[in-house]
Amino acid sequence: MDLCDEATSARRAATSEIAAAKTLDELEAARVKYLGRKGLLTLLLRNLGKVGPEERKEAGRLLNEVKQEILSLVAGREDSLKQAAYSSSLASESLDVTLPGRRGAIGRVHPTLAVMDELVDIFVGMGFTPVEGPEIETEYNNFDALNFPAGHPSRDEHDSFYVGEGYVLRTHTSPAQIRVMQAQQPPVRVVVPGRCHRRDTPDASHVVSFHQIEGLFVDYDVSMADLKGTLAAFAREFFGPETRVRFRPHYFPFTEPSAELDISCLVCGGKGCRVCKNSGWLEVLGCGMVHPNVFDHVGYDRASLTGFAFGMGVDRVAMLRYGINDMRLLYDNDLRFLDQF
Ligand code: 2NL
Repeated sequence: MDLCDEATSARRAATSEIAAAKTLDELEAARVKYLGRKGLLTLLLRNLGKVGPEERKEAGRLLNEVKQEILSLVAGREDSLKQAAYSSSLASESLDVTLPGRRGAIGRVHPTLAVMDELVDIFVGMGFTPVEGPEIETEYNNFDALNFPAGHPSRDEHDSFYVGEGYVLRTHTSPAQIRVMQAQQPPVRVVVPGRCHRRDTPDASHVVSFHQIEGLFVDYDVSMADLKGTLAAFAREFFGPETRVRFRPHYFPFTEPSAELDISCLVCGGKGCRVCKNSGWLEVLGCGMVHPNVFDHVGYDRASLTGFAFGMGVDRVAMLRYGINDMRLLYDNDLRFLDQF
């Protein structure tokens, strides 16, 4: 075969191999096969020196033409392979900028504190001022000023958290009201929401850190009738206008007389059911007329002043409000539970 035939056949073979290359690597292999240092066309060009002048002229022209053609086919194929790769990356990495953005997870008010806010609002509506106090209290404010006798069982280390000599994690929010009375003269009309701590073994109705809201009203003519009217109005506003109330005699060291307030059962309306243990009533709070010994401790005149006070377990009330049967669920911090409220 003469050089011209070989050039023509190389042109045909190269053309179809370049067109068939599916990747840049395959294309490069084809280029080397024809145009590399030991490539077919390179060898043919080298053979030009071995042929006669007639054939050399003709074959030289043809070989160079084929060489240029292969170069331009390779360049063209490289362009289209790159273009195809770019198009397919555009398709697979496409970004729809019209999609709505992803919202970050936003926190929310815990059910206990949502109830706390509601309770505070109701008493603010009746003229009470919200006040807060420290969770670490003096033993004096937490117990002595509230007429707890020296040997009272709740003062025991087994029932309260003592944090150094004379200090305790408050077991109720009453000591904040002691601070208010020490700091200002009557009339006093405050509500105190806050966290309290008792050394209880957790169960369905007890957690170690719980929440209370207490109220205190002291003036020159506050009566038990004021207490009953205020708390009955509160119960109807918070639990609904159909709610009936009853005051049951009770004992607290810091009030005399003392009572517990029950409301007609929210579930059965008073007929008796599982939730009210067939009694028809639910216990909601403790209350009473401020004990004169408490007035002595804060320097108020026991002869001319009277006052009423009450205290409510907010966790308990939140359980009633939302139909929760185990207090510990509120503080397990399981979002599958908390997201329901
Ligand atoms: C309950 C009972 C009560 C009070 C809290 C109080 C505060 C002062 C003086 C007198 Cl400074 N009393 N607070 C009174 C009666 C009951 O709480 O069972 N709470 C969950």
